[in-house]
Amino acid sequence: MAIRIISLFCLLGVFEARPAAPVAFRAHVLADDLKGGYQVAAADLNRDARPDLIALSSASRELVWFENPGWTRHVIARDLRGLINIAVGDVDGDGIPEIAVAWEFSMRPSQSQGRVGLLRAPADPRQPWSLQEFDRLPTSHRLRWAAIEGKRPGVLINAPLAGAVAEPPDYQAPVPLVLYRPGQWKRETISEELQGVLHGIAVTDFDGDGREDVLTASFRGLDLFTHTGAGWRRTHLADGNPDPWPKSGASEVAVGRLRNSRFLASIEPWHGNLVAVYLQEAGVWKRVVIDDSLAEGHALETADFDGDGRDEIVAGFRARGGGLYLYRTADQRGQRWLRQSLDSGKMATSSCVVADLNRDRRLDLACIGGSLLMWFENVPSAQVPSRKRVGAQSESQARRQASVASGGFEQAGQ
Ligand SMILES: [Ca+2]
Ligand SMILES: [Ca+2]
Ligand SMILES: [Ca+2]
Ligand SMILES: [Ca+2]
Repeated sequence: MAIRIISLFCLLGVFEARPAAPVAFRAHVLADDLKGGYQVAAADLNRDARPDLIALSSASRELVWFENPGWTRHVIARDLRGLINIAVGDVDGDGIPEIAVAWEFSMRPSQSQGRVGLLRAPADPRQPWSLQEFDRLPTSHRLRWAAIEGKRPGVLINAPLAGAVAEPPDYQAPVPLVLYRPGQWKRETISEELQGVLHGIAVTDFDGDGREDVLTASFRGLDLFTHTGAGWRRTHLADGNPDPWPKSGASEVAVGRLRNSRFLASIEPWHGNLVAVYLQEAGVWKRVVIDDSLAEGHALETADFDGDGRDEIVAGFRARGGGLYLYRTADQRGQRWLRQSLDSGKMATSSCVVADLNRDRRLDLACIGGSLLMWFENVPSAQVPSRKRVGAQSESQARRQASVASGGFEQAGQ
């Protein structure tokens, strides 16, 4: 009997081990002249069924989009100072997305007007769009659409970075979380329960009732906001990094799925060095730190790039030259993860978005940071990745091309 049990465990061990086939990406540079590349979003802006990329750069006054597949650059709006965030959604249902935008951002609430508005496309979306401003809320920082009643795009969530009276470095003040209903564009408060810096939000149908919920990453950790008939209900999910304020809590949050379970992923603390995964055990979200090597972690996404029914994690960081990592589960439960560098050319990664950009049914990745906008083409792993350049290639790009990662795996640190 003892022998039979041992054999069974060996067998389980074999099934649990995953083949060491990295996800292979071919890197393409779409722009290398951005100023403070901060956020990239994907949406089909010209109704040709190809997802286009919208690039927001915090040190530029222009919001631009890149038209798939030739990646020609078009200006959406000019003269927007302190651009910080966009959210793309088809508000009027005509098949052309509108873009909510936040600008006049500053890390100091007393110096941030936090203007929020909606950009509408003209008949030809390659021409400049019109802007309707509808709110000013200091440090408006994260915009996302949320179908809180099931219908898209739903309401616009605005998460300011900090309260209007907060002062760095502690930002000790309540920070509001608000929403706007399209058409009315009147600010409604979801909650003022969070404190300190509220850096990241994620919108997802967390409780599976067909209506989207809002997850927040702040100095208080990870929280869930659910819209109910009686208003908004906050559920505290996890404390995040245990260090004292202002190194407490979390900076980014994402939800991923394994075959029979799900996990939370976070970057901790604010602009932090940690990638943490939370796995639900007996109703509690148990924290597993899977990497401690980031420098100013800022980008976080989850997606099933290799189609095995389990989400991978993408995390990017901005400091020390930057970097971009992909993590795959090494076991069924998400306790152990393997790390793969996607860009050894050191992209100062600020944000990424997942979309099938070349429509081959394999999810691709686009990332922005510093001067760069890049997309990473998910290719069958038998193909050797190389970096393709759209347009002229600078000397620095050529050097970077020589050092681009081909996708070797390493064990993620603790
Ligand atoms: Ca398109
Ligand atoms: Ca529209
Ligand atoms: Ca997968
Ligand atoms: Ca693809």
